[in-house]
Amino acid sequence: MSIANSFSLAQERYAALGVDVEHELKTLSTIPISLHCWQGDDVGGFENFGGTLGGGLAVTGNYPGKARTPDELRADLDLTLSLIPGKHRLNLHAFYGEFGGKMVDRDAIAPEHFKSWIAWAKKNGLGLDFNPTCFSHPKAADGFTLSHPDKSIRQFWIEHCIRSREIGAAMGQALGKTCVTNVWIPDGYKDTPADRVAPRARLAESLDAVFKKKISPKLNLDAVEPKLFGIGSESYVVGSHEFYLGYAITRKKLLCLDAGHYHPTEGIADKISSVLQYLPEILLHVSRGVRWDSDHVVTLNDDLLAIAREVAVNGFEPRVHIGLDYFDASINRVAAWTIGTRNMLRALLIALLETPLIRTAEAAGDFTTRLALQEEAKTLPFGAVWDHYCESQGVPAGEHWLTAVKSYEKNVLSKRN
Ligand code: RNT
Ligand code: ZN
Repeated sequence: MSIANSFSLAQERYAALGVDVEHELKTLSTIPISLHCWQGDDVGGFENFGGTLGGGLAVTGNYPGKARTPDELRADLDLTLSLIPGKHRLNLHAFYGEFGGKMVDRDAIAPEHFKSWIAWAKKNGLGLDFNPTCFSHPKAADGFTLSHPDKSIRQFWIEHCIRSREIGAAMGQALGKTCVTNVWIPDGYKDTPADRVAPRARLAESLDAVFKKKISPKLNLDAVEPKLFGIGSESYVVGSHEFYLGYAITRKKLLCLDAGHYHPTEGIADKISSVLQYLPEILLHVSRGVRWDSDHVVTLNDDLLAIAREVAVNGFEPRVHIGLDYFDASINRVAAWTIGTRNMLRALLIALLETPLIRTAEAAGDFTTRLALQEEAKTLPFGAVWDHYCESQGVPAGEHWLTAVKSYEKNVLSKRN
């Protein structure tokens, strides 16, 4: 059966449940996903002083073909974006600047180092997001940055973060699309600290210095990203959930909820409606932890659906910035991006198509019907709607995107070493 025929049957089925498929597809087409540049090169970056990945971030796998230059990374992204329906964003880390062979340290980065990225984004109608890179650097080698006991090291990272916000604002200005600049730092202890207070007091003070300058929220929004534990910070993380929740509420910052940053059975979906009672906007790092914060490629699982439901069904799209954060070097990296982003969109679609009758039943106190409809919803024909959506947006439906990735691997990626 053709995609058009399957779609029209699906549309009828949904109409019977009170769902206007075309309307929901229109909504889906307005939700941008921020693709993380770091999936393309295993969180490597393009600095010229040969840092190795630090801060407890670990990428496993050695699949051939990773991007070695900004041009290669952009080419890989061009292909990825051609396989994903809708208009999206790219999330850059500071160490992906283009430094022209010079050694530009983190406290010296400026918008000019990102001009090719900005030009590329403009050409493709994309928005950009940004992150200071507070890891993979000699001054972060002992695991502390903004909360470091040494004032001069703190000052170095403060300067880096100040410059990152300015770069974010320059991106927002150049593209006419607000940039979200997200601060994540690795600071923490492998073993039990004697003093949990002082590092947190120093972090709060450093962050206040970073955010001192007012920047128009039209150009740049600041986010802060908590975490409960990490490799090398198993016993104490300075920027914990409570720390940043309090910070975000009192300083009017976005809180970034990363799906891999909580205890293994603790999802972020249920946090969304809680924190949005107090914060106008938040950022998500959609990820998939497997046993730990392992940053596996996002799959279409219950956790992802739960996140998508919270965003889409509540109409929170304007308040929740959706970014991806995972890095897998054991499979084709373009495929990793494509699979994860298509899954995020597909989860949003399923959530948008979910029958409003479930909520009606709940409101009427009829929990039998709620459960019955929730289970029936699992086999509604959203696949036919997804294929139609892909086709209507000019990208491959079903598994056909894989053909393009395989031929790119053969013709381009396999020639990199
Ligand atoms: C680390 C955080 C952070 C990073 C990226 C590379 O635990 O999730 O967001 O993954 O900044
Ligand atoms: Zn993250």
